[in-house]
Amino acid sequence: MMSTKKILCMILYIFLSSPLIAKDFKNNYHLWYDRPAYNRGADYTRVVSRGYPYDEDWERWSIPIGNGAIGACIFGRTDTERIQLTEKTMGNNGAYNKGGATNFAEIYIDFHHTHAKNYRRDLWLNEAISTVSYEHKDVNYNREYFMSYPDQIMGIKIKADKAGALNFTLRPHLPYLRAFAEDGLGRSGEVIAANDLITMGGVVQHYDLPYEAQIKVVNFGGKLKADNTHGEGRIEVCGADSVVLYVACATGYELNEDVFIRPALEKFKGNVHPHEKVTQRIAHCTSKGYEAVRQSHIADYTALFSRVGLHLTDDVPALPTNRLLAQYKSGKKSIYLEELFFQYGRYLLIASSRKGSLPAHLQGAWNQYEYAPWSGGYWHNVNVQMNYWPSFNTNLAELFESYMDYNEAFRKAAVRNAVNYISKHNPSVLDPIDEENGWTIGTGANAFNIEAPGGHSGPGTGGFTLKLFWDYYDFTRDKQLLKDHIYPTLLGMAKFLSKTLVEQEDGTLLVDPSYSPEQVHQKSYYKTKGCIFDQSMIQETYMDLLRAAEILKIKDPFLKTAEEQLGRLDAILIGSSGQIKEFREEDKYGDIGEYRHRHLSHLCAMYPGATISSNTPEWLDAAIVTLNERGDFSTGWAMAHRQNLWARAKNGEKAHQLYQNIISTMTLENLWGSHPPFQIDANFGATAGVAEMLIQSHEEYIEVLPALPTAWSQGSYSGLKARGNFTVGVSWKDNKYDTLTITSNQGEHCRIKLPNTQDVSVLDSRGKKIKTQIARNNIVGFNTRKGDSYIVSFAN
Ligand code: FUC
Repeated sequence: MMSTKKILCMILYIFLSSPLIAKDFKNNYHLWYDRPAYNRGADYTRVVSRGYPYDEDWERWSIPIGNGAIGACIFGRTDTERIQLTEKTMGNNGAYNKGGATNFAEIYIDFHHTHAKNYRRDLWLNEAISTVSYEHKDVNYNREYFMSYPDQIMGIKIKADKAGALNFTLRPHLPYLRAFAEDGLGRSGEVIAANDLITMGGVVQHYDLPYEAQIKVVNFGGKLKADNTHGEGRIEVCGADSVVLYVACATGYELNEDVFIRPALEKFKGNVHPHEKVTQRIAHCTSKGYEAVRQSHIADYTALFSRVGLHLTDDVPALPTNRLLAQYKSGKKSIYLEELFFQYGRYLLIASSRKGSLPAHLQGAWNQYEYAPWSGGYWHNVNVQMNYWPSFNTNLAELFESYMDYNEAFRKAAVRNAVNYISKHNPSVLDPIDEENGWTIGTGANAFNIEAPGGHSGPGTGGFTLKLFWDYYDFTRDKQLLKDHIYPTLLGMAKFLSKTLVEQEDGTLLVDPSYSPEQVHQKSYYKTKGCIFDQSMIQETYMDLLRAAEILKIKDPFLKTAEEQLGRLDAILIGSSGQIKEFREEDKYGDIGEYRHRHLSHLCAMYPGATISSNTPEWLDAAIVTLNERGDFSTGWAMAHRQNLWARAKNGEKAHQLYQNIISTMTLENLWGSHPPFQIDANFGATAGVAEMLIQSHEEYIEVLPALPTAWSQGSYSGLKARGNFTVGVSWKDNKYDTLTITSNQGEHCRIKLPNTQDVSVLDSRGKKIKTQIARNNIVGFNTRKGDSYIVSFAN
C-alpha cells in the first residue's frame, strides 16, 4: 500500500512535471508602451563617453530584438518609423582598442500617420516578437517584428484592416559615410532600389571590410515603385493590404585567429564578399514564406526561453512599462516588474549571444553610434564575465559557446601577448616555447583586437574569465567538453599565471606587477604586488585546473607546479576593520583606494568564485564587512555584482535591496541597464543575481531559496539550474517549502541542503523511494539516473 504522503507526492509530481501546467508558472511577459519611442535625434550638447553625441531616445525608448549576430532597435513610430540595425561584426576604427562596433544602417519607413489613436507597442518576451498597433483615419494598422536565428533574417509584417489601405515609403539610410582619406576613418556605401529589393552596402576603410544588407518587399495587393532619385534608393508601397519585409545583413568578417593577429587592412583579406550570403538568406525566406519563417523563429527561441518559469506574483499591473518603472522609482515597488526584469535579462542574452556569431558585447548586440561607447567591447575586468553569469543558473548554458569560440579564435594572439608580458615583467621564467607561457587576456578586447593585462587591471582578469569556463563544465558536467576545450583553456591560463608570480623573502608567491581593477589611489591607478584580486583569481584557476585534471585523470608535469604554488599564494587576507583586504599593505578598510569604488574585485573569490563561502565563516564575515563599507549605490553592473555577493552571503534582504537599487536608479524605460550610458551587463548581472537568490550550488550541494527576501514570501520557479546539471523546481509559501522537484540531466550524485531532514523522502519518476544518505547540516544525498526526475520532500 502506498502511503497518503507518497500518493500526494506523486500527484504533485505529475502536476509539476506536466508541460501544460508548468506554463502556468509563467506570466506572459511583455514590455509595452502607449506611445511610440521618441526620436528627437542626437543631442550634441550631451556626450556619451569620449565625445559621441548622445541619442537619448534610442537608448531609453527603442525596443531591442536580436538573434546573436544582428540587433535591431525598433521605435514603433507612426509618422516615420525608425529601425536601427546593428551587425556585430560591423566595425570601424574607434577611440579604444584600435577599433570597435559601428552602426550598420537605419531603416526609415514613412507612414505619415500623424493622428494615430489607440496606440500601443509591445515586446513579447515569450516569443521574442515586437508588435505595434494603432488606428489612423478609421483604419487599424498592425506591425510585427522579429529577428530569426535559424533563418538569419529580420521579418517584419505590416498590415491594414481595410483592403488597399497600406501606403508607405521604405527608405533605408547608411549612416556615417565618409570619403576615404588618410585618417583611415572612411566608410563608403550606397543604397540602390530595384523592383522589390533594396541593396545597400559598401566598405569600411580601416579594415577594408565589405558590408551589405538587403531588404526584400513582398506585397499582398497594391503596387511597388522603386525610386533612386533621392541619393539613397527607396521603395514606395501603394494601396497594399499587407506587406512583408525581410532584412538580411552581413560583413566580410570571419572569426578566426587572423582577425587578432593581422594588421587592420589584412584581417579580412581573401574572405568572401557578404553579397552571396545575404542574397541566399533573402531568397530562402522568400520561398519559405513568412508564416514558416515566423514559426521557425518561435520554435527556436521558445526552446531556450521557456526553460525557466518564475512566478512571484499574480498582480500584473495594467500599466505601460515606463509608467510601471516610474512608479517603482518613486517607491511603489511592483514585484511583477522584478519578475519581468529577471526574464528580460534572459531574453536579452538569447537575443545577443548565439553560437555562430560573436558573444554579447558591452551593449549586447545593439549600438547606434559611429563608435560604440567603449568600442562595444568585451571588457575582461568584469563586464564580459557578468554577461555570461546568467547563462549557467538560468538554464542557457549553450549561449556561452559564442564566447568560447571567440576566445579560441583570439588564443594565438593571446599566446603572443603572454610571451610579451612575461618577457617584460618576469623574463627569467620565460619559456623558449611560446605555448609553454600560456595565454593571457587583459581588460580591453573587442571583435577586432585583444590586449594584455596591465595599466589598471592585473593578470587576474584571465583567471576571472576562466571561472566561466569552469562553471560551463560544472553546470553541464560534459566531460567531452571538459577534455576538448575547458581543460586546455585552463591549463594555458594557469601556465601564464604561474609566470606572473614572484617569490618573496617569506616564501609567498605574489603577482608582480599587480592591480586591483581600476582602483585609484591619489589620483592614479594603484600599482602593487599580490593584490587580492590577482592572487585569488590564480587560486581559483589552479583549484579548477586540479579538479579538472583529477576528473579527466590527466597527468601533466605542470599540475605539480600548480599544486605547489597553490599553497604559497596567501590569497585572502583580513584587515584590522575586519574586512577582506583589497591590498596586502592595507590595514584598515579604505586605507588605499576609493572607499566606495564600483569594482569589488577582491570579492570575486566569493562570487563568481567560491573560495569565500559559508565553508569559510571568518572570510565570509569579513566579506560582509567589505560589502557594507563599499555601499549599496554604484553604477549598474557594480550593483549587480553586489546583489550576487549579498546572495552568496545568504542575505536575501540586502540582495533584494541591491536588485531594487538597480531597477530604481540604473534602469532605462526600455529596461536596459545603465552605467550610464547604456551597458547591458547590469541586466545580465541582475538576472544572474535573482537566480542566485533562489538557488545556489557552489558549496558542493544544492540549496534552494538561500537568499529569499520577505518581499518574495511566496512564489514558485521551475527550470533553474544547479551544478551537477540538475534542473530544480520549487513552490514556497510564507518563505517555506517542503517539496522540491529535481531533474538529473547527467546522472550525477545529488546533494541538497534542506531546512530540515525530518521524514525526508526522495521518490523517482515512478514513485519509487530512493535511498538517501543524510550528512551534517541537513544535507541529503542520493544517486540519480540520467534523465530521471525526483521529488524530495520533508516535514516542515
Ligand atoms: C570597466 C569598468 C567601467 C566600465 C567599462 C566598460 O572598465 O570599470 O566602469 O564599465 O568597463
